[in-house]
Amino acid sequence: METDCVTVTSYVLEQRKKYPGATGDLTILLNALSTAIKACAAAVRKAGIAKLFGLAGSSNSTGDDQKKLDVLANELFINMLKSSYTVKVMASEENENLVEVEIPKQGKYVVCFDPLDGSSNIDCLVTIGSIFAVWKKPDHATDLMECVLQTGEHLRCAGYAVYGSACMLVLATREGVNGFTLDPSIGEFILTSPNMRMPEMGAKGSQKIYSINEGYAKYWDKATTEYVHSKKFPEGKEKPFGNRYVGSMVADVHRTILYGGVFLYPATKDAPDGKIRLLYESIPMAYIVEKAGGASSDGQQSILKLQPKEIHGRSPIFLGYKGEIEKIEKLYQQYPAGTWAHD
Ligand code: AHM
Ligand code: MG
Repeated sequence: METDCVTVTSYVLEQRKKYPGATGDLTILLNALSTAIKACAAAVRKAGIAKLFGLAGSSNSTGDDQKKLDVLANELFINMLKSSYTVKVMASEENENLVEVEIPKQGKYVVCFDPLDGSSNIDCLVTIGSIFAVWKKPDHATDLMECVLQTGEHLRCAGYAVYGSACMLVLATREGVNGFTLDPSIGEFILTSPNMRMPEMGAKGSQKIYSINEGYAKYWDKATTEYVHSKKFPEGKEKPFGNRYVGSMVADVHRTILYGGVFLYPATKDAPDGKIRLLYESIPMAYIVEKAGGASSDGQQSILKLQPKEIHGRSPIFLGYKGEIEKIEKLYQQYPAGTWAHD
């Protein structure tokens, strides 16, 4: 057994030393998040046995049916964060309104999260995940909404947990991106992927993969249609890209970071802002990809520059190899957003 390993807690404590004035609150907050994630991982593993599959009989902020696991994961995130005494206000995919922490327990951080992403994959045992983003309450903020509606440029850290064949916590901070695998025998996240970087396209071990729900091609805009066509039918002797699509953003983006490629959830004719929620899905995932050396865009600019206007607002999203994201942005200059490919 390894006796000298770095856990997520010891990693965060180590980072804190670089900031002598730090209060340690972010360390406590991340500890609370890692506890919530461990509890989610345990619930995901025993969901079939504990009768946690299926619908909870309710719907969430955007009208989606809630699964029992969605509800449980949401309660775990909210309760663990409340009892950390480090958070002022939270926004969750599962709550229509902001969740303010009781005044005596309030701290200075703002946390936005999707407690269980990829809900449609829960019951068939396909990889799902949790996503979180952490901001500090702005000094001048006078109301809760102002605390929450911040751009990705002001993020303190962001991360996701993948509940796959193993459970991994990927944490992005100013320092970079690190991956911690849950060792179920001791209940700790152990640093297994230090300094995660997306491979450069064409570098040894990198893959050419595009990841999009092809079934919606009829509703795509012209820029997305042209881009995907160019991946399938490249010019000259170049080989086409392969296609992978799990349908859980965490799994698709995790693969994109590890193997390389591009993840796309564009605008569609029936959903002109796309499907992915800006505050607690697009922004944290874009931050992680950019910190790992990749790029993000909504077709025009980095996702991190977008100003969220409401808690559950959406945006089209493109993530992955820098050069590919540049190609997508060029196509949007040629075919502006809202130029649909089919009538
Ligand atoms: P959810 O938050 O309800 O789980 O939905 C978000 C998920 C993402 O994980 C994934 O990328 C996308 O929905 C898949 O959507 P689609 O089935 O339209 O391809
Ligand atoms: Mg989601």
